[in-house]
Amino acid sequence: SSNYEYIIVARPEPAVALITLNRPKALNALCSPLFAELNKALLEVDADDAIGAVVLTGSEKAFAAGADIKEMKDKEYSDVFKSRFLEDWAALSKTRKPIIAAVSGYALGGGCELALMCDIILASPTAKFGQPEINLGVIPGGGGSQRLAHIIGKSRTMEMVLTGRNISAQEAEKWGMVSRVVSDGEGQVVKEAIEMAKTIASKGQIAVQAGKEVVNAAYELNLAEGLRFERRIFHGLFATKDQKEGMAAFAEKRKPEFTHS
Ligand code: CO8
Repeated sequence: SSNYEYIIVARPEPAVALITLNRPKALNALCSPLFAELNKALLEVDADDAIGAVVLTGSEKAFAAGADIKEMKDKEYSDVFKSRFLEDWAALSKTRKPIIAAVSGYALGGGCELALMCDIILASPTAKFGQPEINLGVIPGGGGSQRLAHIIGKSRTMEMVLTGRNISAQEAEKWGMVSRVVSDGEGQVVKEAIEMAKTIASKGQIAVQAGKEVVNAAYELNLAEGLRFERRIFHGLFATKDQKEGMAAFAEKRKPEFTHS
């Protein structure tokens, strides 16, 4: 739809948006203008009723090699504090539509954190995840220490954050960071992510977005609050036409036709 410099927005399926990070010379290092474009594209996707799910990907060599080190290197505390440096990254996690990260190659630092902000991660066998900030004299700043600790536990998170070692796609799968490692082949991870997005987009969209909201709540609320929240959202879905249609279709042994209402 729009003209972007650092990303490409495509529509591989009528109900699926594909956003490709496109700054090949810097291995998709996440400079501020790239993030501004990504946020703008996600706002547009979120507002477009015809789109049910989003795939976010990079290149074969790099999903993203981190925040832009050259842009950061001369900044002072007062600069990063006053400009709320990188705070607008959080916009991505406010997107209501599910985002699937299709990761090939390097997902390092902010690139790993970007993948972790997505809802589902599929990895190519070439994917390498890491938080190498320690080698730069800093620590993760985009949620890496917190999100990883929830997902892979303390010891592995400490190892990643304190040694800076990259982990392989296989390790990421074993540790539960990614849903699965797809089979070999150029473009395979994007292909499978688009298929998954298409499946999600074929469901009732109110239920899909409610499902995303309640799963995310598991990372913010305690169990009692989370269970109550889930049940109330579940109750609320009985006010939708999609619930009537979905359950009637089951009883009548036919396929549901969701109207997202
Ligand atoms: N920032 C800026 N430029 C980069 C970055 C980066 N993160 N990564 C790569 N590039 C550039 C290189 O400088 C190089 O540019 P040039 O051709 O002009 O010299 C080009 O991309 C290609 O890179 P390499 O020649 O290094 O390619 P290699 O295949 O030899 O190596 C690596 C690939 C191993 C990925 C290597 O590029 C590397 O180590 N990159 C840096 C990885 C890193 O440290 N990332 C963490 C950055 S810090 C961070 O992300 C903080 C996050 C805070 C987020 C807060 C969010 C709210």
